[in-house]
Amino acid sequence: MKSGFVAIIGRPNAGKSTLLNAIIGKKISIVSNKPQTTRLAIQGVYHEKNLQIVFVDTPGIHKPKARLGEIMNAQAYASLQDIDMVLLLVDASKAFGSGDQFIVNRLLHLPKVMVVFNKIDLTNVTLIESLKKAYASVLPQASQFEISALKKTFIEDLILAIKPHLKTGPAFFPKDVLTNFPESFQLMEAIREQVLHFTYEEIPHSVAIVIDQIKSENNHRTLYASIVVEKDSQKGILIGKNGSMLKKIRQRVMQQVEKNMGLTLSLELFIKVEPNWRDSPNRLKEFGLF
Ligand SMILES: Nc1nc2c(ncn2[C@@H]2O[C@H](COP(=O)(O)OP(=O)(O)O)[C@@H](O)[C@H]2O)c(=O)[nH]1
Ligand SMILES: [Mg+2]
Repeated sequence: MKSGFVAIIGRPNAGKSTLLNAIIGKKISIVSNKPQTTRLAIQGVYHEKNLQIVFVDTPGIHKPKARLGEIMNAQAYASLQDIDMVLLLVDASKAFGSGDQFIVNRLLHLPKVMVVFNKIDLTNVTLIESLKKAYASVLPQASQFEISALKKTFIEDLILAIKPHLKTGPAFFPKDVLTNFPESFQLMEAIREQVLHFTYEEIPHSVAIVIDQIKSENNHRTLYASIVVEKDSQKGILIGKNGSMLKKIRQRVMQQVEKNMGLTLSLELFIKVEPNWRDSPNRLKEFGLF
């Protein structure tokens, strides 16, 4: 049996969570077009006969603005320890810049790095060729690969390319386990994903979800959850005219949870204002962000 840990590292929005979900074949990590969606290192377990790969989806590495941002970067770097391989996911529709160099500098001393150019459905050959050259010169030890995580192009080939880098080892998780996070975390993230889906600018970064109460009955969950924001104005936006926004969020969460987790929900959502929670160690701890 071969097994190992593979970290997926890259800038915000490169498509790391989309790739994890494509590999595992199930929605494990939430995805949005807003940067810094993923806050904690989320593991997805890929199973095959005589092969187990634990993929670690990391928060995008970025210049932190609040304590939460620092925690997110620390999570990303911590996931680089004790791993067998790093996939550096690069948005191949964007030219190489200083933000890319910032990450490259942290990977220079790691033995097994693969640069994975993502979004090939969105980019052109000229841009990919210039990116390949740029990465060959800054990370000469790294191999290179091209995929589209969204269209699931070359995902199986990517697994094949990773295999030779893994050692003989034990299975880390039982066969039916696909992620390290419990169901309550996935429900929390499902709510946050829909808040991100419907909001803009500072709201996505200002939101935390708290599960106040949860009751399980077969495939049904009764869920009371709070959406925590930092300002009254944000609360107003999330409620919407006559509660229309909150209603939309609630409906889509129920729909998505049924689709992705096979659970029906009775869902009550509340909105709370907590100024500056992103800089409060106590609140971060309370919200499960350490
Ligand atoms: N066109 C295209 N879009 C992608 C691809 N992979 C991810 N995206 C989009 O890029 C955005 C960021 O994706 P996400 O997985 O959240 O990025 P992360 O921040 O690196 O985890 C989302 O809107 C995705 O749908 C891809 O291969 N092609
Ligand atoms: Mg992500």
